[in-house]
Amino acid sequence: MPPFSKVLVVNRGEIAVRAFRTLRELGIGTVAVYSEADRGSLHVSAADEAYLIGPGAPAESYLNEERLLEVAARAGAEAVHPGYGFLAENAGFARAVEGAGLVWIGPPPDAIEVMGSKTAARARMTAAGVPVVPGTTEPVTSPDDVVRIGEELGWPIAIKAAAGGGGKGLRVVHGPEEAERAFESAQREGEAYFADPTVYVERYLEDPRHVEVQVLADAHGNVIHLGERDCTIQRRHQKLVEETPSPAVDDELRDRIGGIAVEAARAVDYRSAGTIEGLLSREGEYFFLEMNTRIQVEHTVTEMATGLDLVREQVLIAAGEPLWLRQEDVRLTGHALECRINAEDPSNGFLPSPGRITSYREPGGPGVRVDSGVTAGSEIPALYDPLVAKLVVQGVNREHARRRMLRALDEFEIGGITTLLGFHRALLEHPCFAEGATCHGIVESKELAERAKQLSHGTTKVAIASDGAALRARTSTVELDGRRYDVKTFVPEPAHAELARRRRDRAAAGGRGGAKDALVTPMQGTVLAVEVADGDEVEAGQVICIVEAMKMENEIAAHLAGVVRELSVEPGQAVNSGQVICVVVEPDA
Ligand code: MV4
Repeated sequence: MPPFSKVLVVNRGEIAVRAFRTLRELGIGTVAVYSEADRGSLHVSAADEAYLIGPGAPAESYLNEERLLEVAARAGAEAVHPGYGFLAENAGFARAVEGAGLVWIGPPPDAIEVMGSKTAARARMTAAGVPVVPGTTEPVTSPDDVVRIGEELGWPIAIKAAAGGGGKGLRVVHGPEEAERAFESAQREGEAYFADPTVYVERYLEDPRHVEVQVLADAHGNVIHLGERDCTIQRRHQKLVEETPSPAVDDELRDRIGGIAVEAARAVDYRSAGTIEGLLSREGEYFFLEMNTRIQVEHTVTEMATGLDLVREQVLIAAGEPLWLRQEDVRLTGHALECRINAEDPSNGFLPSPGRITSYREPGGPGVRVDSGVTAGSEIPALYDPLVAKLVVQGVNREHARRRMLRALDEFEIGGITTLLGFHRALLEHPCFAEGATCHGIVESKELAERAKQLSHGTTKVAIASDGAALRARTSTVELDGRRYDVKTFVPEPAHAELARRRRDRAAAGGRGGAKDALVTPMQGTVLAVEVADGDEVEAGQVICIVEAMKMENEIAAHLAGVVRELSVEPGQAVNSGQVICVVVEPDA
């Protein structure tokens, strides 16, 4: 007998598709929801039934709680799976699901709530004897407080948003003189993201590893851990590569941090799959950071290494079944690696690169798994997160997995949009990654972005001939004397294409015909703060203003040293991509 007759998945994209696969295996009927922008999406056709949720902005459709519960009732679903993101860590929604007589395939709402406040979580963990990064469990309310705590803990310190998580609002403060600006900036980001400006302070650890532990807890008091994932490779707190085991964790350390994670889960009466995120210092100390009370994007590396299906475990736990395996039954085999293939352009500051996928072919072969929600012809909307696919491999050891990943990245073909395929090739070939180092600073480096561009296949569409005219490369296959050759020919670019390209290049160079002294915002958003006044002398790299776009704070810095003139933005103002903020001129011009 299946544990449920029918389950509604209130999410989209790859995680919805992935959840439907497990539900099918369990003999459970599947229900999808979709926004108007997602009518043609893969997750819609992957379910037995699908319901339109809307009208309304596409990004908000999946958050329309009332409408989602209506769909559950109309479809006759018995349980709701939230995937990740959207409503997965919303205690109010979890309660509403249970209040409607449905089963919530997730943790108890009270556990979601406690872990949702970073300060409450730190207090609860401290009480339970779980090590947390030294710092405050009470909110910090003034720059003076920050200075006082900095003197106590020793500099540098980290200011973080209390409602936050995932590093949002994180500001590093190296000394008293930086306290005020960092405090205000962290508050602003907390407010922008979570409508809560509360912040707290921790000791700042230099060059740590992000090591998290997967746990499973049932409704009968059994809690086990499935080893760790190392997610140290991040950019602006977005994870890019995840692996298990961590290059920095041996069997003894795994037992220790696994034990810490189990204690942390017990301290909030956890149930379902969850993740204890922590920092591993260079000295080998492990500190609790936060708990993610949902299935995570990177759960797949743990699945590869353990052979388990974590969504299956979530469903069985929600149905009230006791865990079928004990801690000593968990076996980690070889090494698993995951690369997030995002629609982003590494040579353009990882700016989202939405658009239509014109061609698509996934890699295969031994030890390769692809989780994705797209196919050829799919539109990657600008409104949702940029994850196109997760490429996961397993090998007998880390080096085998690394080479297997490079092979699979080469097989992966995604045409029509810019993705991180080339970036991952460049990163995995880099000695820092091969050595299992933290690669801090390398991930963001210009060197890697340039290498990524060289290694992204099929993007060099235009070559420049010696007379300056643009040429287009066209690859054809020919057979010569019974051997196959790929031959590149170069043909002149048509006039209309050349005009369009020149326009694009001009826009990229600065919007106003490429005027070198104009500072423009590279993204559409809202100005949060302006840090300079007209007539101020600035250094190259000095922050001019902060633009919030898609809930991220972006510092717009002076591109050269000089005096600020024609400053045309103020806090609260909406700006368009390419809009001029000010000009920077030579000091006595
Ligand atoms: C820190 C830290 C140093 N000290 N907290 C938090 C969320 C995660 N996305 C990054 N976070 C960090 N929190 C203290 N007290 C450094 C980071 C950090 C980081 C940690 C591990 C691996 C990569 C990182 C990249 C940026 C920041």
